[in-house]
Amino acid sequence: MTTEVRFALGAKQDRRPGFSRENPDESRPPARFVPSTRLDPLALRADFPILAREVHGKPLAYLDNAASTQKPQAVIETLSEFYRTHYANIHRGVHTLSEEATLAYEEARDKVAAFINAPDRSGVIFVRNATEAINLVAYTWGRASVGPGDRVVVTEMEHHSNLVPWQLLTQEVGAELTHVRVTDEGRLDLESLDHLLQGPVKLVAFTHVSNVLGTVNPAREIVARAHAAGARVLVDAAQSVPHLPMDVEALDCDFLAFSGHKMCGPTGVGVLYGRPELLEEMPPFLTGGGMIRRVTRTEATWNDLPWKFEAGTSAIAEAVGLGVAVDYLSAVGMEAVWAHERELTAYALECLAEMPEVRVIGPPAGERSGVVAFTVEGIHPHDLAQVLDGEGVAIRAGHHCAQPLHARFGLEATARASFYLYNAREEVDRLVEGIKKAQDLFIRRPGG
Ligand code: 7TS
Repeated sequence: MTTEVRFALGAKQDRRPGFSRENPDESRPPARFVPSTRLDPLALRADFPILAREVHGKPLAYLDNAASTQKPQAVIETLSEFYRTHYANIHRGVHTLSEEATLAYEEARDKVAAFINAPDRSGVIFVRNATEAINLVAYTWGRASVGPGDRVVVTEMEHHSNLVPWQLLTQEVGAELTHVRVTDEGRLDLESLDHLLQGPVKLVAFTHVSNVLGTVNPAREIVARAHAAGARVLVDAAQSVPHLPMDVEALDCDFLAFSGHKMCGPTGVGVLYGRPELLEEMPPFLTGGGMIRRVTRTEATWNDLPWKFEAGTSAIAEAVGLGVAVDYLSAVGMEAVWAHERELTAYALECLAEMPEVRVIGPPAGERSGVVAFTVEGIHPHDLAQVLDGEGVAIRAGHHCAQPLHARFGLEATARASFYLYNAREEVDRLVEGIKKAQDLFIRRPGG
């Protein structure tokens, strides 16, 4: 049975991405596939059915990957195949389907653990998304460990999901919430971190990569400084795990949160990685079925990790789909994904720098991920996004769930293009052309 499930769910994922459909002999990659650190986005696009569609009669240029990414055929097929042939509830039945589903779900956990180099699979907890992972820590570890007069340190560049849970916690227990400053260039001011660490700091919670500025924060350095000050560290990796090689052991953080849907996986499944010894000590988050060991009329004891934190029926098929997404990204190679995004971002920044009305926020290329947020003088970001949509170019406009960060830069909203492995330079050109079109529409140019 085991072999059968592995075969069925592994059939698609074992294909090397980027060339599978054009290559009848799957044992030999075609010439255009370039392994190692380079990838061919045009070849990879063939794996993502949605990228073949048109929007308003134009080919889709999907540049909203920081919000969510598209799904490769292997993930889509896995969901369908799992429901068609292996689906049942997990961890409870002795019947064949339940055993198959349990095996597939737990294999997905192993894949995720390997992907982030987690030293122990028991620290990999499936949750709904990064937001839930952070709330889990705030409600369990936070309520048990942070008290009156203690300090929680976040940064000015947090997504609301890594800010509001800490606002509620500190308000509730009478602790202090402080923010590491962001410089005009969009970097964290590490001097202000050191200053904030000189106090009763219980936790430093920060984003590895900003979803607005694209800044890649020096995470190892921050973790080391926070630990030296006696604090625990939570890394919001929603914008890093999908884009760069992650080694949670080397990073040495206490908690790490990310979402499956931002890394080619399905919605409804995300991950909290935690140090098992901390997770052991923490009270449970949600309670009920699956997370207990023994229940009497009045009391209960908890299941082993990681199931202690997986109450109720999990997003089973989605977790299996996330495992396949991880296989897909691993086959492409995270070094290659990262290098490609940085190259594309450098090109986008170069093009936008030639447009005097465009103001990009965030650090220079080389210090950032594939996220580019900007304003265009005289055009509201929503108007710009609408014109671009008419051209088939999908970007996001607004505050991107980072209002304090926008306020820091004196802005209400920005337009944001964000890239992934399947984006190509031509799509950056179409973004630039779309901005010019919006300028022609909204700004009467001399002689225009
Ligand atoms: N943390 C960061 C840094 C994020 O960018 C996001 C989502 C989250 C947490 C929350 O992720 P979720 O899956 O739980 O919703 N960021 C965005 C964005 O930039 N646009 O839409 C969602």
